[in-house]
Amino acid sequence: METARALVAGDKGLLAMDESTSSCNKRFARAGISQTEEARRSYRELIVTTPGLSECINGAILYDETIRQQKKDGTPFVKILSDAGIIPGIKVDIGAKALAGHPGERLTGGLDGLRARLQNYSKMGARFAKWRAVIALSHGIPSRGCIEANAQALACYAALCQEVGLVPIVEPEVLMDGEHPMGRCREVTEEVLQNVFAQLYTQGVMLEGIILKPNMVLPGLTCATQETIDEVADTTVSCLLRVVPAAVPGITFLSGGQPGKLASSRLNAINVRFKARSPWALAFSFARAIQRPALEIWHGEDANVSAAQQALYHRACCDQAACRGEYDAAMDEPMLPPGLIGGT
Ligand code: 5MM
Repeated sequence: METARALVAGDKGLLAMDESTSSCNKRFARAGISQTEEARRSYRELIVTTPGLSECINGAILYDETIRQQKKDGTPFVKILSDAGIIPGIKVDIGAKALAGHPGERLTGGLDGLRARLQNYSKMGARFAKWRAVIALSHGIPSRGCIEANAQALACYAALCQEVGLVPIVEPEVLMDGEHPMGRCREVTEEVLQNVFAQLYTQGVMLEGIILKPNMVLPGLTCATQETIDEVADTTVSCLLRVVPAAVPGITFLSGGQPGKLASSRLNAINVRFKARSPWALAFSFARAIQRPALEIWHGEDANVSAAQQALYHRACCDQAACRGEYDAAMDEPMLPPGLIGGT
């Protein structure tokens, strides 16, 4: 309970840096960066050594490869994070695989041997874990079979985490790909969360010791109608209020591929409109929405590390401001040299 509260304290959020090797390589390939273990290590070193990161970030979610890595001088990443006041966490699912008998749907795996892996990660310094279920939305899906199987797996994972004293981050992600309207995302998100909390209850998970990491309720990416930021905020929180018990200390949204500024604006609207009456902290656990500019600036070059770290720190600061309801798009406007302000 103490760790769960610490993860969302002080209007700060979580940094998801738990890309599996294949996801990380895909992002590197797109950015023209070599896909080697050393490149992945260097990039993660850049992230964990970013000056000031702990001003905005309470916890960082690592991947199996990353939790075992060190800075060039031999200092383990876990120690760097802990010394900076950032709680180390670990992704423990092994990814979403095709669900038998359900074309187009996936079930997240990783329960076999999980107790031993969790004990090991705990010894390595992790204090929380993460498991992501992926729910696609399209004609005729998600099915009940997919929702229930993923909810049960999330609950079994969460119970195992609490058994060894790790806080489970429970992440049921309804994907934003598709042309569905926002109302459909709302219906599905509500149904998924209802099932997840029913299963958490059935498995005896202590709700005071979890963090929920859901999607925001959004219109499909290719839907012709794209609601305003305030409409997204209202729909998201009214959906959550119906299904997330007040005992849960914090909700840390995933970004799901939203551009960083838009994710900050929507999180900000959520807090402007609901912070004062929300039973839970409303924070973030973004990967792409925090990391994207930094990765592009870094480009695999040592000479760009400092500029990339500034970009990472900037996005984290914007998201912390959003947790306070104090983010302003002006924070994201490029700085003009003094002589040009007000000029051409
Ligand atoms: C970093 O991405 C995580 C998934 O990685 P793999 O697909 O490689 O296993 C993902 O769970 C992430 O933590 C969350 O989805 C949040 O990331 P976004 O980019 O959606 O904010």
